[in-house]
Order: sequence, then structure tokens, then C-alpha cells
Amino acid sequence: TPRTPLIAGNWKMHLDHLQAIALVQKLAWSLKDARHDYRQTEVAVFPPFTDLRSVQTLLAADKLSLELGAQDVSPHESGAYTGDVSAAMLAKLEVTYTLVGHSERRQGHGESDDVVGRKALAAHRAGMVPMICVGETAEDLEEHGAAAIPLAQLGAAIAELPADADFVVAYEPVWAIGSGQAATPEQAEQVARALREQLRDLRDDARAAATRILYGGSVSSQNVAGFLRQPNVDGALVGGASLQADEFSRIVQFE
Ligand code: G2H
Repeated sequence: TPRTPLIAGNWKMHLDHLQAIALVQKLAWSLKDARHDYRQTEVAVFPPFTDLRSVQTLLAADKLSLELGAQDVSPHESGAYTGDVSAAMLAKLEVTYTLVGHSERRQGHGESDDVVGRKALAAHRAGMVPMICVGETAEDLEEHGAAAIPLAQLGAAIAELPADADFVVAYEPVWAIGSGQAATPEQAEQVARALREQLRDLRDDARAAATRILYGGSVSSQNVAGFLRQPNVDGALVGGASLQADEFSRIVQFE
């Protein structure tokens, strides 16, 4: 495919800023040591907000080819929104990506499709690339099959984005998150293919062909290659396994 594979590490609410520095340094060593040319693959880390500044400084100083992502972003531009972090603040820290609509925010913080869409728009307006997370719960899967909910979530999330806006899609079946029970590569491919078809309808062939669709949910060095072999799966969003430098580095060298 013409799409550059993308491996993203979502640290969730782990690691203080000193531990974050230690992890990125270990990761840098381990990637530099790797015989594999990981530069053919884009690698991004998504630390907690409080770690972004120190990780960004480290990446800039060492000229490491790692991109920076945030785990969330405010839908508001600025103002009296206590506790929120704006897209402009993140962009200023050279944050390239931001997750929007991770299931842990949809479920734990009541984020609606509408809020997810406004977050995606805020990220886009600040020059970041939203990484739109979609996925069905175990009950959704039983009731509607695998693709229906992810398709509806994606449609809502990009509804307000300009037609030429760049974004990444992360398909994360909720039942596979942090459970050790990953989807099969075939299951991931089936939904990724449906998502790409929908992008063809909602946008056009070129946008559908250019958009990266990642799989997430219990990805490890043991199963990553199977996902990346699928024609419509262009990378992985990795949670737990991104917290160990050696394991994440093996994932990045997935071939
Ligand atoms: C899914 C994933 C990363 P894990 O949330 O976003 O986490 O790999 O721990 O299932």
C-alpha cells in the first residue's frame, strides 16, 4: 500500500515525567540498535499531558524520529474550561496527533459522538491530526455485528471536518482492550475494510486510499505482524505493551 505504517503507543495514565524520559531513552537506544530500518514505519508515543513537555524536549534534542501524540484534547478553543487542555497548547508542544473518542473516554467520561466530532475539529483547526478511535462493545457485537457501531462513530466524528482534513482511524473493539483477548487479524480486516469503504462514500477514493486505519486492543509483539499483513490495516494502537521499551521496539519492527 502507499500508506506508511503507523505504530502508536498509548501510555494511558501511566508514568510520571521522569519515568517517561527513561522510557523514551530506552526506546531510542533499542530502535537505534535495531538492524531493521524502523524509519519505514512511523512511530508515535502518546504520553499523559504532564509528560508531553519533557518527552518533546528529549525528542527534539536527540533528533529521534518519533512523533508525539496526546491522549485527549478539549473541544473548546480557549476560555473558562477548568481542567481542559486546548489543541493550540498541544500544537505548540509539537504534538502531531491527538486521540479523540478513545472508548475509555466515551465510557468513563460520557463522551458522545458529538463531543468526539468537536474534538476532532478542534485538533484539525490547530494543525494536529486527530486519531479517531471507534469500536464496538461485546453487547454491540452481539446485537449489531462488528462494523455497525464503528461505522456510525466514524461518520459522526468526521461530519464537521472539512473534506480535505487529514485524520487517522483507530479501530479498537472494546472487548479486546486491555483484555489480552485481541481480535483476529481477519476480524480487524473486515471492519477496517468496511471503514475504508465508508470513507469512499463520505469523502472520495483518494481520501479513502490515503487514510491510515489502525487496529488496537491487546496488540503485542506476538500478534502485531498478523494485523499488519492485512491489506486494510495500516498500523497499531498499542496500550499496555507500549510501556516496555523492548516490547514496544519489537512491535515497531513487526516484520
Ligand atoms: C486499546 C489499547 C491502546 P491495550 O485501548 O489504545 O490498549 O493494548 O492495552 O489493549
